[in-house]
Amino acid sequence: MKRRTFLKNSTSGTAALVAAPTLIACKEASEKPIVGEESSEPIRPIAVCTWNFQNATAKAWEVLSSDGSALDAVEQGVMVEEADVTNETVGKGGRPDRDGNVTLDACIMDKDGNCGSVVYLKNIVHPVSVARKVMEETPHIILAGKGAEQFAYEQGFKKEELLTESTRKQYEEWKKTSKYETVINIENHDTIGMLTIDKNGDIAGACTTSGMAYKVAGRVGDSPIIGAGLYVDNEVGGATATGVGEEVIRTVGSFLIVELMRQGKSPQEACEEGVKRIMKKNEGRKDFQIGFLAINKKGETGGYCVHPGFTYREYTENGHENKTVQSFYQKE
Ligand code: SD4
Repeated sequence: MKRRTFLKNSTSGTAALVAAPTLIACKEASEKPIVGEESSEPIRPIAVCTWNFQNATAKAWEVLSSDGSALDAVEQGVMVEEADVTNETVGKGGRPDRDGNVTLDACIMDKDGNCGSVVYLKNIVHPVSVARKVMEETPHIILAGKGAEQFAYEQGFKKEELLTESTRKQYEEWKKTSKYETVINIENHDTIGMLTIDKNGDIAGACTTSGMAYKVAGRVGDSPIIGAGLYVDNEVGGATATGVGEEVIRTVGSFLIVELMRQGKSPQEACEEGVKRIMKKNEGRKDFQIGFLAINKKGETGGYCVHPGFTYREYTENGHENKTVQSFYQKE
């Protein structure tokens, strides 16, 4: 019953808990943000991810509902997007850097604070799984570039072309008009960050991306940086980021969100505070998007973004739920 109350509060007004994956539960801009402070029973298992990746949360749920661990769920969940060539900012089919190379960034973190990361990885479809191998098979946390790729082959990953016909054509078009400049595109928002809690109440997170389209060769964003694109503390909760990575790194964004929750803020309040800190330093800028997604130990979730259409997807025992969080930042 408590759980129902939470869900009702979370999606009040025009929103509805929906079974059909194509329906979106929208929050009105005027409504109170999603805060589940009333729930006393923890919500678990649960999977949440940035944007509307229903297949990813469904996969994570499949793992969680068969008593799988949060770590397995989060890895297998984001792998769905890495393999999806129609998602042009994650994994295979991701847009290349300005030299035409697809380079991937990803990280993963478990309940014990173990973490692994790969940056500037080429030719491998599932960077998150390589990141997990870094975490489990090496004494290190981050492997980069050629070394990361070599390590992946040693671990049995196959070499694969990541540029698709579609992204190659787009790249050729971009070269004609680009003046070789990186696109800071506010619509470039398909990075997946996912947070899961399993039936034991343990939390894990993962984040994976091809980064900013047509970035300078060698550029690495926030997504594979522990504390920036992702952070998990099993005592408190987890957070992940989407948007312009440089701004998230500057504020150590995901770590900040988790620390704010530790101090007593709800996931929603923490995400809002994180975005506001970034915006304070970027007054007047309209050309970028920053979003945070967070979950606390009780399974309460929140999200906030400098983008009116920010969505995150949640999967609980009741099935799919989409939340379009129109808590768009406005200067106070
Ligand atoms: C990056 N944060 O590389 C990523 C991009 C992103 O939604 O999240 N896009 O900066």
